[in-house]
Amino acid sequence: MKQLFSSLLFATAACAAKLSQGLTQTQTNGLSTWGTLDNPQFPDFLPSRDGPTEDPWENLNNQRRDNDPYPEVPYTGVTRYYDFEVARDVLSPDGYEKNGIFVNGQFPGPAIEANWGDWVEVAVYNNITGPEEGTSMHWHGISQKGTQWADGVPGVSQCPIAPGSSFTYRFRASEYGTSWWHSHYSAQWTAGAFGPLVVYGPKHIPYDVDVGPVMLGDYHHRDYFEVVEDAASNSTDLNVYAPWSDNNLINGKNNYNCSISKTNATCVDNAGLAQFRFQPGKVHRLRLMNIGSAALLHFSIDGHKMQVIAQDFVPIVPYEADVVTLGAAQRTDILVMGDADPDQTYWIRSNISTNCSNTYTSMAWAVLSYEGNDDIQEPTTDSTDAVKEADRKDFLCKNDDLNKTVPFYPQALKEPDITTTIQVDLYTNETGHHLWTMNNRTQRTDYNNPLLLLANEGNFSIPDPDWNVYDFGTSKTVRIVLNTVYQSAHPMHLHGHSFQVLSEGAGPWDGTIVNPYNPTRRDTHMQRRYGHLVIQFEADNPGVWSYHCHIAWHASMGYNIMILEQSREIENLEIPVYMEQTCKDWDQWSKHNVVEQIDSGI
Ligand SMILES: *[C@@H]1O[C@H](CO)[C@@H](O)[C@H](O)[C@H]1NC(C)=O
Ligand SMILES: *[C@@H]1O[C@H](CO)[C@@H](O)[C@H](O)[C@H]1NC(C)=O
Ligand SMILES: *[C@@H]1O[C@H](CO)[C@@H](O)[C@H](O)[C@H]1NC(C)=O
Ligand SMILES: *[C@@H]1O[C@H](CO)[C@@H](O)[C@H](O)[C@H]1NC(C)=O
Ligand SMILES: *[C@@H]1O[C@H](CO)[C@@H](O)[C@H](O)[C@H]1NC(C)=O
Ligand SMILES: *[C@@H]1O[C@H](CO)[C@@H](O)[C@H](O)[C@H]1NC(C)=O
Ligand SMILES: *[C@@H]1O[C@H](CO)[C@@H](O)[C@H](O)[C@H]1NC(C)=O
Ligand SMILES: *[C@@H]1O[C@H](CO)[C@@H](O)[C@H](O)[C@H]1NC(C)=O
Ligand SMILES: *[C@@H]1O[C@H](CO)[C@@H](O)[C@H](O)[C@H]1NC(C)=O
Ligand SMILES: *[C@@H]1O[C@H](CO)[C@@H](O)[C@H](O)[C@H]1NC(C)=O
Ligand SMILES: [Cu+2]
Repeated sequence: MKQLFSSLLFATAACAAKLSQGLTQTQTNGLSTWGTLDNPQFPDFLPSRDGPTEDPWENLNNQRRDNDPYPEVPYTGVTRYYDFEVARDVLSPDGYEKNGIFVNGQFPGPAIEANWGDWVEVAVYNNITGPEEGTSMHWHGISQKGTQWADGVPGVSQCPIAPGSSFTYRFRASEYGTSWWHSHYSAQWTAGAFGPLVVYGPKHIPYDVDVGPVMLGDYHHRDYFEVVEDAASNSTDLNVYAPWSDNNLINGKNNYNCSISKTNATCVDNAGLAQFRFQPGKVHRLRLMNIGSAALLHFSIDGHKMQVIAQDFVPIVPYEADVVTLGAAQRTDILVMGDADPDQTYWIRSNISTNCSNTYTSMAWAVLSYEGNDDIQEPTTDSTDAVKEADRKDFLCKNDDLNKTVPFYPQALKEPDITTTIQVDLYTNETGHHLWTMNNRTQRTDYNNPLLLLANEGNFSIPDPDWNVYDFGTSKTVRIVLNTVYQSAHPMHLHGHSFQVLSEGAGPWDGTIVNPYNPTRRDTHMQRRYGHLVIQFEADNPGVWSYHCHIAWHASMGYNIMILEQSREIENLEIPVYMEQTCKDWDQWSKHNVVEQIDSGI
């Protein structure tokens, strides 16, 4: 147990040791196989309705190359069904025993897989007891065109799913690539209710092996509700309202130094690390995703070069990278050639940028070995200078330069019909509570009155300015300029769309646009500290879409706006009657139980 830690500290010291694993997989990750070599391989595509053999996109690829880069979402006639049971449980992912909220007893939760164009149907059962609370699930990055009510944001697109009730989400896999799903009820996902969402689609760059999701992110030992209480408190201590995470995990695993904990919880130092396997001479795809609650992090693999091929759901022109930077909720797909010595093992590193977020443990480690090596030793590899340099000098908390990330299928920038500038700040109110303001407003949703359903009934009388609604009328092309003079950086996520990123940088926006003929697109992008972020999107998806910071505690403290998109067309949406039933169930439950909404609600 001590041996593992000392060799982690002196990773370059040449004293190879057997990998140690102090807890069983069931103790650490429940019913999940994430992080083990038993986890199934990921295919190129799922069996179609007519059989498993054909590449569904073979012809499309040719068509794309010739003329039409954005064809219609293909019809497959297939629905992929999933059941999610959300419940409390006790697990020790990093050796420290904690209460969490998990899906199907798995941490991280199960992967949702579909082919591009399939429908996905997920029946979510709220089995949270002791105490009971609401839930709701969001399918990050899915545009939900035609199913705007399935976006899963409480108080925006639906009422929370009441304890003891269920809700079935049905949506089209209209985007393809790498994403994740997570609870959108308060900061509940940070308690464990999340997992990957993989949509198989055409490959714009060939590769051999899909290694699958690599979930990265900061991790808290305390109940998520306690952490939200701190963030929403009127403490004058920045270390309280900007909570410190305890660890950093890779596919739900990392070791933890129990002696730094000040509690008496059951804890072992060497719970065990996640493992990954390469095939010699093959090209591997890794689906990196930051599923953490706050931290920006740097990912690298000792002894291997990475090629970035997609960010969020957007294929990009490949570029080489020693380090990949991911803000909360961002995804990056990389290709890695298996060209290192197959008898050795290698550290996979995910390092939280300690200048951008507070953590007691910044490094997460995982072990890479090659097929054929059946005596897996602990790696003794070191990172390159480029990796060390990235860790050392990252104080802007930004993504890669925009001119590096060029969409593979170009889309030129249009003239906007409307431009809105929003000033973001941290404000301390009269009782000392810390609130994020957007043009002086702090967002708070009303669980019992989701705006989408009100708008559908033609009710546009927003009763509470705290809903923070932006109605861009019938504008087709919308530009939003965010400026902040505060020290925090923010991973900004827009629901219902990918957006173009026109500019991000220091200070307020000066009108400069990077790559106007084909700006970066994605659904989540960093607004650096003391900086600006300018995005633009096509308002072609009538509905109510949240644009918010994906730092759980910032969203809790109100960094969110609700975009009412093409409001008059929302009235024409045929919203299923079960949406109303979900609200009736929630109204009934919330009448007889105290809903402790101590934050914005999302
Ligand atoms: C664990 O933390 C304790 C307390 O901070 C420290 O003294 C010890 O060196 C750490 N152990 C390792 C292996 O890092
Ligand atoms: C979970 O909740 C559903 C009702 O939504 C119920 O049918 C099911 O039995 C519950 N499962 C457990 C394990 O309690
Ligand atoms: C840990 O246990 C000791 C002895 O039982 C007790 O004095 C102390 O208050 C406990 N600490 C915490 C944080 O619970
Ligand atoms: C991780 O990054 C921090 C800076 O955020 C740096 O100080 C530290 O040395 C890095 N850790 C390792 C093991 O490289
Ligand atoms: C943290 O940021 C400061 C500037 O704000 C910089 O001088 C320092 O090098 C940064 N450290 C790290 C580890 O990023
Ligand atoms: C890309 O942008 C960065 C930062 O603005 C700049 O330093 C760099 O020179 C640019 N590179 C190219 C090729 O334009
Ligand atoms: C300050 O904000 C908190 C959190 O929103 C709220 O509960 C409190 O009432 C506010 N204080 C005042 C004086 O408005
Ligand atoms: C903190 O907020 C509580 C109410 O939530 C209030 O009673 C208390 O006076 C506040 N403390 C300060 C220092 O403002
Ligand atoms: C925010 O409020 C302050 C003080 O009331 C005011 O000076 C400022 O103009 C307001 N800003 C915006 C963008 O409304
Ligand atoms: C619109 O909805 C709000 C919130 O439920 C409600 O208070 C108000 O009465 C409604 N207005 C109309 C005209 O139905
Ligand atoms: Cu933020």
